[in-house]
Amino acid sequence: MANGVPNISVVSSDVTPEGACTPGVSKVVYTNNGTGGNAGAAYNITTTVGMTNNNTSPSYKGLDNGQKLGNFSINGEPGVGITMNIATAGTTSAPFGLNVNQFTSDPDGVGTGLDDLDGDGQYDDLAPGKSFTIYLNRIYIPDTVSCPRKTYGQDQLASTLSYTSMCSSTVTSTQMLNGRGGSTYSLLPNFESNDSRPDLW
Ligand SMILES: [Ca+2]
Ligand SMILES: [Ca+2]
Repeated sequence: MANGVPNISVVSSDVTPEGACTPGVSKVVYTNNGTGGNAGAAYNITTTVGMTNNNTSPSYKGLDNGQKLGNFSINGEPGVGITMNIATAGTTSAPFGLNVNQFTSDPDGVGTGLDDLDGDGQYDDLAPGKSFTIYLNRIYIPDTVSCPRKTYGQDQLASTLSYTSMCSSTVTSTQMLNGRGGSTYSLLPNFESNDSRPDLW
């Protein structure tokens, strides 16, 4: 049997700040640091993207009373990249669910980023050494507010990624938390190694 282990890192950051009348742009980069060719690929990827305001016992949500996430896109910023369909809408108590199995053609080029490695017609697989990026807007509620307005709220961007391995076991990362203003914090959902602890770096 082929050997390989997916090892996914999830890193979110802010591309541009959120202005009083201009949405901020943020992104989440998902990278497979695994080994083993297609045996180490992550298949049937789904993600969630939301906000949290507590790194230790987070609530995880798509909007709150002052801010919401939206305009999710891949392979480019909102308005430039490919718009993503929302699988499950974010609420004040749940993040947005985003499934990349919506892509029935390659969204980012052959051999780059997401590919259809298992031949099911869905470009929702990520080989070792590959990465893909989801971009989104952070938008104040209401979407135009009087100035001056604080640049960022208390909420921090967060994301999870789930996949199945070649052996069909499902792995879900723990919630990815990020500080305000683009600091990063990633956790690897590599629970298929003998080490049951998530790797932190
Ligand atoms: Ca591709
Ligand atoms: Ca596929």
